[in-house]
Amino acid sequence: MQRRHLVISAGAAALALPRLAFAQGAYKAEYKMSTVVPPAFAWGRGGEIFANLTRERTNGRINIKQYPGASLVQGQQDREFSAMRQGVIDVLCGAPINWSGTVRELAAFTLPFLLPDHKAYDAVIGNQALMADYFDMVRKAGAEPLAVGETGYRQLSNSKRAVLKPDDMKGIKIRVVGSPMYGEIMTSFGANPTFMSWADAQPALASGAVDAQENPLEVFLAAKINTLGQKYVTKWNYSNDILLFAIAQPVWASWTPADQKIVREAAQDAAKQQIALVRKLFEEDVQKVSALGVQVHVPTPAEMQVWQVATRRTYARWKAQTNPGFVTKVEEVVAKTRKA
Ligand code: X2X
Repeated sequence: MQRRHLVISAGAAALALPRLAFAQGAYKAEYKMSTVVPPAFAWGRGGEIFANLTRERTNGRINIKQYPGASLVQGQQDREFSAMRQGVIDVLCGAPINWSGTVRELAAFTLPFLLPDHKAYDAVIGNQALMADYFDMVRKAGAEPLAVGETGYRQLSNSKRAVLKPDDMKGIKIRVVGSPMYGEIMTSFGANPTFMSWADAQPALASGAVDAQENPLEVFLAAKINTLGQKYVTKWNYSNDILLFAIAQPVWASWTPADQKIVREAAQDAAKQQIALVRKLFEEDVQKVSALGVQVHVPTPAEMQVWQVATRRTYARWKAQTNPGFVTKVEEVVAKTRKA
């Protein structure tokens, strides 16, 4: 019934306003959304909430289907953004760190210790001028940005020993993802980083091909990383990426302004719920991970200072290579939260 109604009104529009109908009439039966992880994880759940809200509020006109495991790009999450540009992916709900080979500057938020805590994180994503700049970068890259959630603070885990200082990472084989920046950080501690997708990471941990990984503890728990021999966790909050909700530009342009507004609001609502979920899980994570028999170390302020000093060179190099003007503005917003 719904569909017939749609066909008729599209036909009527085509008669009355052929050009407009051409630009905005061609809705697809399904819009493909890529997420790296499924809805059992807060990030994948954010995507699911967004798809559901959009479907409900457009009465099914915009049907977003979630493809977890980055399956639209055969699990190669670093290809998401270019696949979006090629029309393979319509909707992004992802971490820009995964796209840094395509659009490096979008990963600006992931610089080591740039956003030291949630107070800093909230000040940054709540700063309208800053986010307007960021959204312009996303538009220039080919997508319409809608909202920003949170993938979560990334923490170290390994099978070898408690990691309290950079030296403890010496010789540890660690799986990293997305950006060469993460690799460089690990190398600067004397660890041996290997780049691999999330799909490959779990077998590599299980077989002992790698000793370590870094991910939010929420991900550690949902993926049961403790069952893959990971016995030590360091909760050092070294990097936190946004979760970007965005639509491929040609798809965005094909929707009516009224539908665009609905979709934007649905993404904003989904992002809010997703952030609330991430925060709740963050509060509980040390307790939950410890309960599994994993040794969790929460660094002291003095230890945190040592980690920050150890990553300073990498920070400076990558700031220069991403978008230094933008990163400086982020630093200024964060600095204000330190005084308050
Ligand atoms: O692969 C990862 O480590 C994950 C799920 O955190 C990302 O996609 C960045």
